[in-house]
Amino acid sequence: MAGPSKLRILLIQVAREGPDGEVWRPARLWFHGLTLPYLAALFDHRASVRTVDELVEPVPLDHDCDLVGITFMGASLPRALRLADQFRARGRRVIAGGVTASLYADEVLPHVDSLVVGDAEGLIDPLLDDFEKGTPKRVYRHARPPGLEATPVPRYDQVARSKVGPYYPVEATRGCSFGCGFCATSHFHGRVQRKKPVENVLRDVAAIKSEGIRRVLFVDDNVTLDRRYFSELLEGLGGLGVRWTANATADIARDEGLLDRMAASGCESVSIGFETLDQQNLERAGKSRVTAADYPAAVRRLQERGIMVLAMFVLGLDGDGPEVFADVERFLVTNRIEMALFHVLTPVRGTPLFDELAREGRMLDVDFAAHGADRAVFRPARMSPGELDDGFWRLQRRFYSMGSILRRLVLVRPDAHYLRRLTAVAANLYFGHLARSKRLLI
Ligand code: B12
Repeated sequence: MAGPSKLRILLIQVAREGPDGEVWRPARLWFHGLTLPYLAALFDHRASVRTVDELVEPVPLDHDCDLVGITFMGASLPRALRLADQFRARGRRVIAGGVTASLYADEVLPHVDSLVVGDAEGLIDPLLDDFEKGTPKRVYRHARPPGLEATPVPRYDQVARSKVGPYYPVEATRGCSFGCGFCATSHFHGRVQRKKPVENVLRDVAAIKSEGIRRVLFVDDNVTLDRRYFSELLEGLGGLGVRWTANATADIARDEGLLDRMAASGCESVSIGFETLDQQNLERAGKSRVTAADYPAAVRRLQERGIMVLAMFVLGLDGDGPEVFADVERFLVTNRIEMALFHVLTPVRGTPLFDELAREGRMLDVDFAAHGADRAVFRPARMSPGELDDGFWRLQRRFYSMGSILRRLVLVRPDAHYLRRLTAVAANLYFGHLARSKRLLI
């Protein structure tokens, strides 16, 4: 006899709308997150799941299903709530979850049947039981964040392979103990880092390899934080023959032995949250564990080992005046940094930064869709919001200009890694094209 038919769930990662109300889709989503393939695996034993990342395909509003799950990041929130309304108008039940939905629960709850606040591990069964009984709760949440000892293998087969870049996402740890005042996840996860057993992480990397993919992106806030755990992971990765990239902090470069092991295990680049060149900015933001004066040496040590650097900067911290844009550009060009991502400081609810700026009456009354880190949504201390916006775009254009690309990547003394660095030229040219049309990658 056939068993009861499985619940049909549509899981959607919502994209951000531009000012014209249109969703802009990149030709390829270079980095894609773990949220959808991982949620698919969490729901898998009870439901048949279809996932849709709106950054690569349109949302099928009329898809026949029993339940719609939505997840979204930052400025995608208003669009996500509109989509939730549209699904409910079609008689679908809608649940939401994720970091942004959790932080903005008051705004989200009126638009959904249920909200999962925080981690979903261990909450899927009670949630589906309640939905099947017709008595869903408004909110599902753990009293304390659950352990990550028994996580399922993400459903990598669900990734829209032809539309994403060469890296597949994997997660080893969740949370970060740094507690930087502007960072959402650090506070959201309670400034502790939970870890998956190394063998489970290697199991997930092996699953990626079995899809024929050999490049791995760690989505962790900072996978390098616990050096003993990280070293164990490096040892295992070395045996798998993949190339990988991850977020890191500049202080890893103090340990040259660690850098050697990273390079040997297949690390081809790291995204470093430099944030600012001003030590006082770092201190005020609570990131005093790193020293801005050490940045050039950190970059050099990574590059000597063939590890490329993607530098991340936040613009508009209280110490930043109109000179910040030229200072950052000089640092990046002088140190021949391969790629950079700039963010206009964007206060997120639940962070100390948000509380401080709200208390000081410095938040601007702009639509939440503008909270995309490409526009000032607060009054900076040492320049006007307009100066911050203009400086941000000018820096994008100058960093990705032909002259800068030549100086950083091409007209450099060739070393053993010269050819590999040249591979960054194509991405730089593409970013330059986006910057000139005042567009970001996503
Ligand atoms: C990879 C990533 C990306 C990728 C991929 C996005 C994609 N569409 O695939 C890229 C680089 C493209 C990206 C873009 C952006 N991102 Co992003 N991104 C991440 C990152 C690093 C990892 C996400 C991930 O895979 N996590 C691992 C999974 C397993 O964890 P999770 O998503 O939290 O899911 C768990 C729970 O939250 C829950 N859950 C999540 N969703 C749902 C939904 C349902 C229905 C249920 C039941 C449960 C549930 O279940 C999971 C298991 O417990 C996070 C940081 C982080 N540490 O999470 C930032 C992060 C989510 N991003 C953020 C932001 C702001 C953005 C942007 C808006 C940036 C911008 N320019 O404004 C854009 C928006 C893009 C878009 N509209 O989709 C912020 C959000 C904070 C906020 N402001 O609210 C974060 C937290 C980074 C940060 N520290 O500030 N991002």
